[in-house]
Amino acid sequence: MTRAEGLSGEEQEGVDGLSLIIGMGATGLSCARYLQAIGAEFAVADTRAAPAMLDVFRAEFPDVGIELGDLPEALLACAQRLIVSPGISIKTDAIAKAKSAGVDITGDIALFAQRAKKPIVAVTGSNGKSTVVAMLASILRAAGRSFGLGGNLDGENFKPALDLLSEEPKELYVLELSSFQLETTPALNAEAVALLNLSQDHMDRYADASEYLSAKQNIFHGAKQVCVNVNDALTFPLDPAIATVCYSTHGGLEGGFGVNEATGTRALSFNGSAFLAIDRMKVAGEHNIANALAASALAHAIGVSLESIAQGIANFKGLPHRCQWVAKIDNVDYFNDSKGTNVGSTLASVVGLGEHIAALSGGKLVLIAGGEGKGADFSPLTPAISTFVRNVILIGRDAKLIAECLEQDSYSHEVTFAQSMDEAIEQATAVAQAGDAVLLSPACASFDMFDNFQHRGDSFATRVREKAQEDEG
Ligand code: UMA
Ligand code: ADP
Repeated sequence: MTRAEGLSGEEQEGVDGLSLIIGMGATGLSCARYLQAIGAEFAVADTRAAPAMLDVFRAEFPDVGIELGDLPEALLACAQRLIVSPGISIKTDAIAKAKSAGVDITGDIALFAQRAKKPIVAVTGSNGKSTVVAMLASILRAAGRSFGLGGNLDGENFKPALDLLSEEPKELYVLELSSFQLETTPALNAEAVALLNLSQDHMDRYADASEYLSAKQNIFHGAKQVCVNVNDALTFPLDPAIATVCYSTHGGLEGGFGVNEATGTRALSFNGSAFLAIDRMKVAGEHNIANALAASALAHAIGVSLESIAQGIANFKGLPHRCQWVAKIDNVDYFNDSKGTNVGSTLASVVGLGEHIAALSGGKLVLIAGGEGKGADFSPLTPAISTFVRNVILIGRDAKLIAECLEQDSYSHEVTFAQSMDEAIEQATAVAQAGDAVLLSPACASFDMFDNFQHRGDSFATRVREKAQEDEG
Protein backbone atom coordinates (compact mmCIF):
# COMPACT_ATOMS: atom_id res chain seq x y z
CA MET A 1 0.00 0.00 0.00
CA THR A 2 1.30 3.44 -0.89
CA ARG A 3 1.42 5.81 2.10
CA ALA A 4 0.16 9.28 1.35
CA GLU A 5 2.81 11.78 2.32
CA GLY A 6 2.52 14.88 4.52
CA LEU A 7 -0.93 14.07 5.92
CA SER A 8 -2.08 13.91 9.51
CA GLY A 9 -3.39 10.58 10.83
CA GLU A 10 -6.99 11.67 10.37
CA GLU A 11 -6.34 12.92 6.82
CA GLN A 12 -4.48 9.71 6.02
CA GLU A 13 -7.55 7.67 6.90
CA GLY A 14 -9.59 9.14 4.04
CA VAL A 15 -7.08 8.08 1.37
CA ASP A 16 -5.57 4.85 2.74
CA GLY A 17 -5.69 1.87 0.35
CA LEU A 18 -6.82 1.86 -3.27
CA SER A 19 -9.14 4.66 -4.35
CA LEU A 20 -11.00 4.01 -7.60
CA ILE A 21 -12.00 7.24 -9.31
CA ILE A 22 -15.15 6.71 -11.38
CA GLY A 23 -15.56 9.22 -14.19
CA MET A 24 -12.92 10.71 -16.44
CA GLY A 25 -14.35 14.19 -16.69
CA ALA A 26 -13.25 17.40 -14.97
CA THR A 27 -14.05 15.98 -11.52
CA GLY A 28 -12.19 12.73 -12.12
CA LEU A 29 -9.16 14.66 -13.33
CA SER A 30 -9.16 16.92 -10.26
CA CYS A 31 -9.39 13.83 -8.00
CA ALA A 32 -6.52 12.12 -9.82
CA ARG A 33 -4.34 15.22 -9.58
CA TYR A 34 -5.14 15.57 -5.91
CA LEU A 35 -4.44 11.91 -5.06
CA GLN A 36 -1.23 11.99 -7.08
CA ALA A 37 -0.10 15.16 -5.28
CA ILE A 38 -0.54 13.54 -1.87
CA GLY A 39 1.00 10.25 -2.97
CA ALA A 40 -2.15 8.13 -2.59
CA GLU A 41 -2.80 4.93 -4.54
CA PHE A 42 -5.53 5.14 -7.19
CA ALA A 43 -6.96 3.78 -10.43
CA VAL A 44 -9.52 5.31 -12.79
CA ALA A 45 -12.64 3.95 -14.53
CA ASP A 46 -15.30 5.32 -16.85
CA THR A 47 -18.36 3.58 -18.26
CA ARG A 48 -17.70 5.12 -21.67
CA ALA A 49 -15.44 3.32 -24.17
CA ALA A 50 -13.69 6.52 -25.16
CA PRO A 51 -14.21 9.45 -22.76
CA ALA A 52 -13.15 12.77 -24.27
CA MET A 53 -10.32 13.28 -21.76
CA LEU A 54 -8.77 9.82 -22.11
CA ASP A 55 -5.59 11.16 -23.70
CA VAL A 56 -5.19 13.77 -20.96
CA PHE A 57 -5.37 11.04 -18.30
CA ARG A 58 -2.96 8.75 -20.18
CA ALA A 59 -0.43 11.55 -20.62
CA GLU A 60 -0.67 12.85 -17.06
CA PHE A 61 -0.89 9.49 -15.23
CA PRO A 62 1.01 7.01 -17.43
CA ASP A 63 1.37 4.45 -14.61
CA VAL A 64 -2.21 4.55 -13.40
CA GLY A 65 -4.63 1.76 -14.34
CA ILE A 66 -7.58 2.84 -16.51
CA GLU A 67 -10.74 0.73 -16.94
CA LEU A 68 -13.20 1.64 -19.69
CA GLY A 69 -16.70 0.35 -20.44
CA ASP A 70 -18.75 -1.77 -18.02
CA LEU A 71 -17.49 -1.19 -14.49
CA PRO A 72 -15.61 -4.36 -13.42
CA GLU A 73 -17.29 -5.58 -10.24
CA ALA A 74 -14.15 -7.39 -9.03
CA LEU A 75 -12.07 -4.21 -9.20
CA LEU A 76 -14.78 -2.19 -7.46
CA ALA A 77 -15.05 -4.80 -4.71
CA CYS A 78 -11.33 -4.70 -3.91
CA ALA A 79 -11.10 -0.91 -3.76
CA GLN A 80 -11.08 0.79 -0.36
CA ARG A 81 -13.32 3.51 -1.70
CA LEU A 82 -15.00 4.64 -4.93
CA ILE A 83 -14.70 8.36 -5.66
CA VAL A 84 -17.76 8.76 -7.86
CA SER A 85 -18.09 11.69 -10.29
CA PRO A 86 -21.38 13.61 -10.23
CA GLY A 87 -22.30 12.63 -13.82
CA ILE A 88 -22.67 8.95 -12.89
CA SER A 89 -25.37 7.73 -10.54
CA ILE A 90 -24.39 5.96 -7.33
CA LYS A 91 -27.39 3.73 -8.07
CA THR A 92 -25.48 2.24 -11.03
CA ASP A 93 -25.55 -1.53 -10.45
CA ALA A 94 -21.85 -2.11 -9.97
CA ILE A 95 -21.51 0.87 -7.63
CA ALA A 96 -24.55 -0.15 -5.58
CA LYS A 97 -23.16 -3.70 -5.28
CA ALA A 98 -19.77 -2.41 -4.13
CA LYS A 99 -21.54 -0.27 -1.55
CA SER A 100 -23.47 -3.27 -0.20
CA ALA A 101 -20.16 -5.14 0.00
CA GLY A 102 -18.84 -2.42 2.34
CA VAL A 103 -16.79 -0.32 -0.09
CA ASP A 104 -16.86 3.35 0.90
CA ILE A 105 -18.67 5.54 -1.67
CA THR A 106 -17.48 9.10 -1.68
CA GLY A 107 -16.99 12.10 -3.95
CA ASP A 108 -14.70 15.04 -4.65
CA ILE A 109 -16.60 17.43 -2.35
CA ALA A 110 -16.35 15.05 0.62
CA LEU A 111 -12.58 14.83 0.03
CA PHE A 112 -12.43 18.61 -0.29
CA ALA A 113 -14.38 19.12 2.95
CA GLN A 114 -12.01 16.80 4.82
CA ARG A 115 -8.92 18.63 3.55
CA ALA A 116 -9.90 22.32 3.33
CA LYS A 117 -8.25 24.30 6.09
CA LYS A 118 -10.37 27.44 5.63
CA PRO A 119 -14.11 28.07 6.04
CA ILE A 120 -16.43 26.89 3.27
CA VAL A 121 -19.47 28.85 2.07
CA ALA A 122 -21.71 26.65 -0.08
CA VAL A 123 -24.84 27.10 -2.18
CA THR A 124 -27.26 24.57 -3.60
CA GLY A 125 -30.84 24.69 -4.92
CA SER A 126 -32.65 23.90 -8.15
CA ASN A 127 -32.05 27.33 -9.67
CA GLY A 128 -29.93 30.41 -9.07
CA LYS A 129 -26.87 28.60 -7.65
CA SER A 130 -24.35 29.98 -10.15
CA THR A 131 -25.84 33.47 -9.99
CA VAL A 132 -25.71 33.51 -6.18
CA VAL A 133 -22.11 32.27 -5.93
CA ALA A 134 -21.03 34.71 -8.67
CA MET A 135 -22.80 37.57 -6.83
CA LEU A 136 -21.16 36.48 -3.59
CA ALA A 137 -17.80 36.46 -5.38
CA SER A 138 -18.46 40.02 -6.56
CA ILE A 139 -19.30 41.02 -2.96
CA LEU A 140 -16.13 39.38 -1.62
CA ARG A 141 -14.06 41.24 -4.25
CA ALA A 142 -15.68 44.51 -3.16
CA ALA A 143 -14.79 43.61 0.44
CA GLY A 144 -11.18 42.79 -0.50
CA ARG A 145 -11.45 39.21 0.82
CA SER A 146 -9.38 36.42 -0.80
CA PHE A 147 -11.37 33.32 -1.75
CA GLY A 148 -11.34 30.23 -3.93
CA LEU A 149 -14.42 29.71 -6.14
CA GLY A 150 -15.41 26.31 -7.49
CA GLY A 151 -17.70 23.28 -7.62
CA ASN A 152 -20.57 22.82 -10.05
CA LEU A 153 -20.07 26.31 -11.53
CA ASP A 154 -19.46 26.39 -15.29
CA GLY A 155 -17.76 28.83 -17.64
CA GLU A 156 -14.57 30.80 -17.17
CA ASN A 157 -14.96 30.67 -13.38
CA PHE A 158 -15.18 26.90 -13.57
CA LYS A 159 -12.90 24.96 -11.25
CA PRO A 160 -13.54 21.56 -9.67
CA ALA A 161 -13.32 22.02 -5.90
CA LEU A 162 -10.18 19.91 -5.32
CA ASP A 163 -8.20 22.05 -7.77
CA LEU A 164 -8.64 24.94 -5.31
CA LEU A 165 -6.43 23.14 -2.78
CA SER A 166 -3.38 23.42 -5.04
CA GLU A 167 -3.74 27.21 -5.35
CA GLU A 168 -2.33 29.92 -3.09
CA PRO A 169 -3.95 29.70 0.35
CA LYS A 170 -7.17 31.72 0.60
CA GLU A 171 -9.25 33.17 3.46
CA LEU A 172 -12.27 31.08 2.47
CA TYR A 173 -13.83 28.86 -0.20
CA VAL A 174 -17.08 29.48 -2.06
CA LEU A 175 -18.66 26.36 -3.59
CA GLU A 176 -21.65 25.82 -5.87
CA LEU A 177 -22.92 22.30 -5.22
CA SER A 178 -25.31 20.13 -7.22
CA SER A 179 -27.52 17.44 -5.70
CA PHE A 180 -25.23 14.89 -7.39
CA GLN A 181 -22.21 16.24 -5.56
CA LEU A 182 -24.09 16.42 -2.27
CA GLU A 183 -25.22 12.77 -2.55
CA THR A 184 -21.65 11.72 -1.85
CA THR A 185 -20.97 14.41 0.80
CA PRO A 186 -22.20 13.25 4.20
CA ALA A 187 -20.52 16.06 6.18
CA LEU A 188 -19.65 19.33 4.48
CA ASN A 189 -19.13 21.15 7.82
CA ALA A 190 -19.40 24.54 6.12
CA GLU A 191 -19.30 27.92 7.81
CA ALA A 192 -22.41 29.17 5.96
CA VAL A 193 -24.74 27.50 3.47
CA ALA A 194 -27.96 28.13 1.54
CA LEU A 195 -30.44 25.79 -0.13
CA LEU A 196 -32.01 28.44 -2.38
CA ASN A 197 -35.17 26.73 -3.64
CA LEU A 198 -36.50 23.43 -4.85
CA SER A 199 -38.38 22.69 -8.05
CA GLN A 200 -38.49 19.52 -10.06
CA ASP A 201 -35.24 18.54 -11.80
CA HIS A 202 -33.16 15.45 -12.53
CA MET A 203 -36.16 13.13 -12.22
CA ASP A 204 -34.20 10.71 -14.42
CA ARG A 205 -31.77 10.28 -11.48
CA TYR A 206 -34.14 10.40 -8.49
CA ALA A 207 -37.12 8.22 -7.57
CA ASP A 208 -39.13 11.29 -6.54
CA ALA A 209 -38.92 14.91 -5.38
CA SER A 210 -38.25 13.93 -1.76
CA GLU A 211 -35.18 11.88 -2.69
CA TYR A 212 -33.90 14.90 -4.69
CA LEU A 213 -34.59 17.23 -1.72
CA SER A 214 -32.88 14.89 0.68
CA ALA A 215 -29.70 14.87 -1.47
CA LYS A 216 -29.74 18.69 -1.39
CA GLN A 217 -30.28 18.74 2.37
CA ASN A 218 -26.87 17.11 2.86
CA ILE A 219 -25.54 20.66 2.55
CA PHE A 220 -26.80 21.33 6.10
CA HIS A 221 -24.70 18.65 7.80
CA GLY A 222 -22.27 20.29 10.20
CA ALA A 223 -23.11 23.81 8.95
CA LYS A 224 -22.52 26.61 11.46
CA GLN A 225 -25.03 29.00 9.83
CA VAL A 226 -27.82 28.48 7.30
CA CYS A 227 -29.27 31.31 5.21
CA VAL A 228 -33.00 30.72 4.89
CA ASN A 229 -35.76 32.25 2.79
CA VAL A 230 -38.50 32.75 5.39
CA ASN A 231 -41.09 32.47 2.60
CA ASP A 232 -39.96 28.97 1.66
CA ALA A 233 -39.98 26.21 4.30
CA LEU A 234 -37.88 23.92 2.08
CA THR A 235 -34.86 26.20 2.55
CA PHE A 236 -34.75 25.58 6.33
CA PRO A 237 -32.27 23.16 7.94
CA LEU A 238 -33.71 19.98 9.45
CA ASP A 239 -31.95 20.70 12.74
CA PRO A 240 -33.64 23.75 14.34
CA ALA A 241 -30.58 24.29 16.58
CA ILE A 242 -28.44 25.52 13.64
CA ALA A 243 -28.10 29.32 13.57
CA THR A 244 -29.98 31.00 10.71
CA VAL A 245 -29.59 34.25 8.79
CA CYS A 246 -33.02 35.08 7.38
CA TYR A 247 -34.15 36.79 4.20
CA SER A 248 -37.56 37.47 2.74
CA THR A 249 -38.57 38.23 -0.83
CA HIS A 250 -41.85 39.74 0.45
CA GLY A 251 -41.21 43.06 2.20
CA GLY A 252 -38.68 44.22 4.77
CA LEU A 253 -37.61 41.85 7.56
CA GLU A 254 -36.64 42.70 11.14
CA GLY A 255 -33.38 40.96 11.95
CA GLY A 256 -32.77 39.93 8.35
CA PHE A 257 -32.61 40.86 4.67
CA GLY A 258 -35.68 41.89 2.70
CA VAL A 259 -37.18 44.25 0.13
CA ASN A 260 -38.39 47.72 1.17
CA GLU A 261 -41.26 48.92 -0.99
CA ALA A 262 -42.68 51.74 1.16
CA THR A 263 -40.72 54.79 0.01
CA GLY A 264 -41.57 54.35 -3.67
CA THR A 265 -38.03 53.20 -4.51
CA ARG A 266 -37.75 49.42 -4.13
CA ALA A 267 -34.58 48.60 -2.26
CA LEU A 268 -32.76 45.69 -0.68
CA SER A 269 -32.88 46.18 3.06
CA PHE A 270 -31.37 44.85 6.26
CA ASN A 271 -33.38 45.13 9.46
CA GLY A 272 -35.89 47.20 7.47
CA SER A 273 -33.29 49.83 6.41
CA ALA A 274 -32.57 50.17 2.69
CA PHE A 275 -28.98 49.54 1.60
CA LEU A 276 -29.27 49.21 -2.22
CA ALA A 277 -31.93 50.57 -4.58
CA ILE A 278 -33.03 47.72 -6.84
CA ASP A 279 -32.70 49.90 -9.94
CA ARG A 280 -28.93 49.89 -9.27
CA MET A 281 -28.82 46.13 -9.91
CA LYS A 282 -27.68 45.17 -13.43
CA VAL A 283 -29.60 41.87 -13.46
CA ALA A 284 -33.38 41.99 -13.83
CA GLY A 285 -36.33 39.87 -12.68
CA GLU A 286 -37.78 38.95 -9.30
CA HIS A 287 -35.68 35.78 -9.20
CA ASN A 288 -32.53 37.90 -9.22
CA ILE A 289 -33.81 39.89 -6.23
CA ALA A 290 -34.15 36.56 -4.40
CA ASN A 291 -30.62 35.68 -5.55
CA ALA A 292 -29.26 39.04 -4.31
CA LEU A 293 -30.90 38.53 -0.90
CA ALA A 294 -29.40 35.05 -0.58
CA ALA A 295 -25.94 36.35 -1.55
CA SER A 296 -26.34 39.21 0.97
CA ALA A 297 -27.30 36.80 3.76
CA LEU A 298 -24.32 34.54 3.03
CA ALA A 299 -21.94 37.52 2.94
CA HIS A 300 -23.40 38.83 6.20
CA ALA A 301 -22.92 35.40 7.79
CA ILE A 302 -19.18 35.65 7.17
CA GLY A 303 -18.89 39.20 8.46
CA VAL A 304 -18.96 41.30 5.26
CA SER A 305 -20.23 44.88 5.73
CA LEU A 306 -23.48 46.11 4.17
CA GLU A 307 -21.45 48.66 2.21
CA SER A 308 -19.42 45.94 0.47
CA ILE A 309 -22.56 43.84 -0.05
CA ALA A 310 -24.25 46.78 -1.81
CA GLN A 311 -21.15 47.51 -3.90
CA GLY A 312 -20.69 43.87 -4.93
CA ILE A 313 -24.32 43.44 -5.99
CA ALA A 314 -24.34 46.73 -7.91
CA ASN A 315 -21.13 45.67 -9.72
CA PHE A 316 -22.50 42.25 -10.75
CA LYS A 317 -23.32 42.14 -14.50
CA GLY A 318 -24.82 38.65 -14.72
CA LEU A 319 -23.49 35.40 -16.17
CA PRO A 320 -23.49 34.27 -19.79
CA HIS A 321 -26.37 32.01 -20.94
CA ARG A 322 -28.67 33.31 -18.18
CA CYS A 323 -31.28 35.59 -19.80
CA GLN A 324 -28.38 37.23 -21.65
CA TRP A 325 -29.26 39.82 -24.29
CA VAL A 326 -27.76 38.84 -27.67
CA ALA A 327 -28.98 41.26 -30.39
CA LYS A 328 -31.88 43.33 -31.70
CA ILE A 329 -33.19 42.53 -35.19
CA ASP A 330 -36.14 44.42 -36.68
CA ASN A 331 -37.10 45.77 -33.26
CA VAL A 332 -37.13 42.29 -31.73
CA ASP A 333 -34.68 41.52 -28.89
CA TYR A 334 -33.09 38.06 -28.69
CA PHE A 335 -32.19 36.56 -25.30
CA ASN A 336 -30.08 33.49 -24.55
CA ASP A 337 -31.24 31.61 -21.43
CA SER A 338 -29.70 28.29 -22.41
CA LYS A 339 -29.00 27.64 -18.69
CA GLY A 340 -32.78 27.38 -18.29
CA THR A 341 -32.35 23.60 -18.03
CA ASN A 342 -35.42 22.77 -15.95
CA VAL A 343 -39.05 23.82 -15.63
CA GLY A 344 -38.48 26.14 -12.63
CA SER A 345 -35.72 28.12 -14.31
CA THR A 346 -37.64 28.57 -17.57
CA LEU A 347 -40.69 29.62 -15.57
CA ALA A 348 -38.62 32.32 -13.83
CA SER A 349 -37.23 33.68 -17.09
CA VAL A 350 -40.57 33.57 -18.97
CA VAL A 351 -42.26 35.48 -16.13
CA GLY A 352 -39.31 37.84 -15.49
CA LEU A 353 -38.67 38.70 -19.14
CA GLY A 354 -42.36 38.46 -20.08
CA GLU A 355 -43.34 41.10 -17.49
CA HIS A 356 -40.43 43.29 -18.56
CA ILE A 357 -41.29 43.17 -22.29
CA ALA A 358 -45.00 43.70 -21.61
CA ALA A 359 -44.24 46.81 -19.53
CA LEU A 360 -41.65 48.12 -21.99
CA SER A 361 -43.38 47.68 -25.35
CA GLY A 362 -46.59 45.73 -24.79
CA GLY A 363 -44.83 42.90 -26.65
CA LYS A 364 -44.81 39.14 -26.10
CA LEU A 365 -42.21 36.40 -26.07
CA VAL A 366 -41.44 33.84 -28.74
CA LEU A 367 -40.09 30.91 -26.73
CA ILE A 368 -37.64 28.33 -28.08
CA ALA A 369 -37.69 25.32 -25.74
CA GLY A 370 -37.06 21.57 -25.68
CA GLY A 371 -34.25 19.03 -25.41
CA GLU A 372 -33.84 16.23 -22.87
CA GLY A 373 -36.69 16.66 -20.40
CA LYS A 374 -35.14 14.51 -17.64
CA GLY A 375 -38.57 13.07 -16.82
CA ALA A 376 -40.04 16.45 -15.86
CA ASP A 377 -43.68 17.47 -15.72
CA PHE A 378 -43.91 20.56 -17.95
CA SER A 379 -47.42 21.59 -16.92
CA PRO A 380 -46.29 24.29 -14.40
CA LEU A 381 -45.14 26.29 -17.45
CA THR A 382 -48.52 26.54 -19.14
CA PRO A 383 -50.16 29.50 -17.34
CA ALA A 384 -47.04 31.66 -17.84
CA ILE A 385 -46.75 30.60 -21.48
CA SER A 386 -50.37 31.48 -21.99
CA THR A 387 -49.86 34.94 -20.46
CA PHE A 388 -46.53 35.97 -21.93
CA VAL A 389 -45.75 33.81 -24.98
CA ARG A 390 -46.95 34.41 -28.55
CA ASN A 391 -45.47 31.21 -30.04
CA VAL A 392 -43.62 28.20 -28.68
CA ILE A 393 -41.04 26.62 -30.98
CA LEU A 394 -39.95 23.16 -29.81
CA ILE A 395 -36.67 21.41 -30.52
CA GLY A 396 -34.98 18.22 -29.37
CA ARG A 397 -35.81 14.76 -28.15
CA ASP A 398 -38.70 15.62 -25.83
CA ALA A 399 -40.34 18.28 -28.05
CA LYS A 400 -43.43 16.09 -28.50
CA LEU A 401 -43.77 15.48 -24.76
CA ILE A 402 -43.81 19.23 -24.13
CA ALA A 403 -46.30 19.79 -26.95
CA GLU A 404 -48.60 17.08 -25.53
CA CYS A 405 -48.41 18.70 -22.12
CA LEU A 406 -49.29 22.13 -23.59
CA GLU A 407 -52.21 20.61 -25.52
CA GLN A 408 -53.68 19.00 -22.41
CA ASP A 409 -54.41 22.19 -20.52
CA SER A 410 -57.21 24.67 -20.94
CA TYR A 411 -54.97 27.39 -22.39
CA SER A 412 -54.38 27.74 -26.12
CA HIS A 413 -50.83 27.86 -27.42
CA GLU A 414 -49.29 28.31 -30.86
CA VAL A 415 -46.77 25.47 -31.09
CA THR A 416 -44.44 24.49 -33.94
CA PHE A 417 -41.49 22.07 -34.20
CA ALA A 418 -37.99 22.69 -35.53
CA GLN A 419 -35.29 20.15 -36.35
CA SER A 420 -32.32 22.39 -35.57
CA MET A 421 -31.45 25.56 -33.70
CA ASP A 422 -31.09 27.45 -37.00
CA GLU A 423 -34.57 26.35 -38.08
CA ALA A 424 -35.99 27.37 -34.68
CA ILE A 425 -34.45 30.84 -35.06
CA GLU A 426 -35.88 31.15 -38.60
CA GLN A 427 -39.36 30.25 -37.32
CA ALA A 428 -39.01 32.64 -34.38
CA THR A 429 -37.94 35.50 -36.64
CA ALA A 430 -40.90 34.84 -38.93
CA VAL A 431 -43.54 35.03 -36.16
CA ALA A 432 -42.04 37.68 -33.84
CA GLN A 433 -43.63 41.13 -34.04
CA ALA A 434 -41.98 44.51 -33.40
CA GLY A 435 -41.57 44.97 -29.62
CA ASP A 436 -41.48 41.18 -28.96
CA ALA A 437 -38.52 39.24 -27.61
CA VAL A 438 -37.25 35.85 -28.73
CA LEU A 439 -36.18 33.79 -25.71
CA LEU A 440 -34.18 30.57 -25.82
CA SER A 441 -35.02 28.95 -22.47
CA PRO A 442 -35.30 25.20 -23.10
CA ALA A 443 -36.51 23.86 -19.69
CA CYS A 444 -34.44 20.82 -20.67
CA ALA A 445 -30.89 19.50 -20.75
CA SER A 446 -29.02 19.93 -24.01
CA PHE A 447 -27.19 16.62 -24.49
CA ASP A 448 -29.51 15.25 -27.20
CA MET A 449 -28.39 17.95 -29.68
CA PHE A 450 -25.39 19.75 -28.13
CA ASP A 451 -22.25 19.08 -26.08
CA ASN A 452 -23.66 21.09 -23.16
CA PHE A 453 -25.80 24.14 -22.42
CA GLN A 454 -22.94 26.51 -23.32
CA HIS A 455 -22.69 24.91 -26.78
CA ARG A 456 -26.47 25.25 -27.17
CA GLY A 457 -26.41 28.91 -26.10
CA ASP A 458 -23.45 29.66 -28.37
CA SER A 459 -25.24 28.01 -31.35
CA PHE A 460 -28.21 30.28 -30.71
CA ALA A 461 -26.17 33.44 -30.15
CA THR A 462 -23.85 32.87 -33.12
CA ARG A 463 -26.72 32.44 -35.57
CA VAL A 464 -28.65 35.38 -34.10
CA ARG A 465 -25.59 37.65 -34.39
CA GLU A 466 -25.07 36.51 -38.01
CA LYS A 467 -28.67 37.43 -38.75
CA ALA A 468 -28.22 40.79 -37.06
CA GLN A 469 -25.20 41.46 -39.30
CA GLU A 470 -27.07 40.31 -42.43
CA ASP A 471 -29.85 42.66 -41.40
CA GLU A 472 -27.46 45.61 -41.07
CA GLY A 473 -25.66 44.74 -44.33
N1 UMA B 1 -20.18 9.79 -17.62
C1 UMA B 1 -20.32 8.52 -18.09
N2 UMA B 1 -19.66 7.54 -17.44
C2 UMA B 1 -18.89 7.75 -16.37
C3 UMA B 1 -18.76 9.06 -15.88
C4 UMA B 1 -19.43 10.07 -16.52
O1 UMA B 1 -21.01 8.28 -19.08
O2 UMA B 1 -18.31 6.78 -15.85
C5 UMA B 1 -20.85 10.89 -18.33
C6 UMA B 1 -22.03 11.49 -17.54
O3 UMA B 1 -23.23 10.87 -17.86
C7 UMA B 1 -21.97 12.95 -17.92
C8 UMA B 1 -20.55 13.19 -18.36
O4 UMA B 1 -19.93 11.93 -18.44
O5 UMA B 1 -22.81 13.21 -19.02
C9 UMA B 1 -19.78 14.08 -17.41
O6 UMA B 1 -19.83 13.54 -16.09
P1 UMA B 1 -18.72 13.92 -15.01
O7 UMA B 1 -19.22 13.52 -13.69
O8 UMA B 1 -17.40 13.43 -15.45
O9 UMA B 1 -18.75 15.51 -15.14
P2 UMA B 1 -17.56 16.55 -14.90
O10 UMA B 1 -16.89 16.86 -16.18
O11 UMA B 1 -16.72 16.08 -13.79
O12 UMA B 1 -18.40 17.83 -14.46
C10 UMA B 1 -19.04 17.80 -13.19
C11 UMA B 1 -20.37 18.53 -13.31
N3 UMA B 1 -21.20 17.83 -14.31
C12 UMA B 1 -22.22 17.06 -13.94
O13 UMA B 1 -22.58 16.92 -12.80
C13 UMA B 1 -22.96 16.36 -15.04
C14 UMA B 1 -20.13 19.96 -13.72
O14 UMA B 1 -21.36 20.66 -13.64
C15 UMA B 1 -19.18 20.63 -12.73
O15 UMA B 1 -18.87 21.92 -13.20
C16 UMA B 1 -17.90 19.80 -12.59
O16 UMA B 1 -18.23 18.44 -12.22
C17 UMA B 1 -16.94 20.33 -11.52
O17 UMA B 1 -17.50 20.32 -10.26
C18 UMA B 1 -22.02 20.97 -14.88
C19 UMA B 1 -23.43 20.43 -14.86
O18 UMA B 1 -24.04 20.27 -15.91
C20 UMA B 1 -22.07 22.49 -15.05
N4 UMA B 1 -24.02 20.15 -13.68
C21 UMA B 1 -25.39 19.72 -13.54
C22 UMA B 1 -26.34 20.92 -13.48
O19 UMA B 1 -25.89 22.02 -13.15
O20 UMA B 1 -27.56 20.69 -13.72
C23 UMA B 1 -25.56 18.93 -12.24
P1 ADP C 1 -28.16 27.15 -11.50
O1 ADP C 1 -26.69 27.33 -11.29
O2 ADP C 1 -28.87 26.71 -10.25
O3 ADP C 1 -28.51 26.34 -12.69
P2 ADP C 1 -28.20 29.85 -12.58
O4 ADP C 1 -27.85 30.95 -11.66
O5 ADP C 1 -27.18 29.39 -13.54
O6 ADP C 1 -28.76 28.61 -11.74
O7 ADP C 1 -29.50 30.27 -13.39
C1 ADP C 1 -30.02 29.40 -14.39
C2 ADP C 1 -31.38 29.86 -14.84
O8 ADP C 1 -32.31 29.66 -13.76
C3 ADP C 1 -31.45 31.37 -15.13
O9 ADP C 1 -31.14 31.63 -16.46
C4 ADP C 1 -32.90 31.70 -14.80
O10 ADP C 1 -33.72 31.34 -15.90
C5 ADP C 1 -33.23 30.75 -13.66
N1 ADP C 1 -33.06 31.30 -12.29
C6 ADP C 1 -32.00 31.97 -11.77
N2 ADP C 1 -32.19 32.26 -10.47
C7 ADP C 1 -33.40 31.73 -10.14
C8 ADP C 1 -34.16 31.66 -8.93
N3 ADP C 1 -33.72 32.20 -7.78
N4 ADP C 1 -35.36 31.04 -8.98
C9 ADP C 1 -35.83 30.48 -10.12
N5 ADP C 1 -35.15 30.52 -11.29
C10 ADP C 1 -33.96 31.12 -11.32
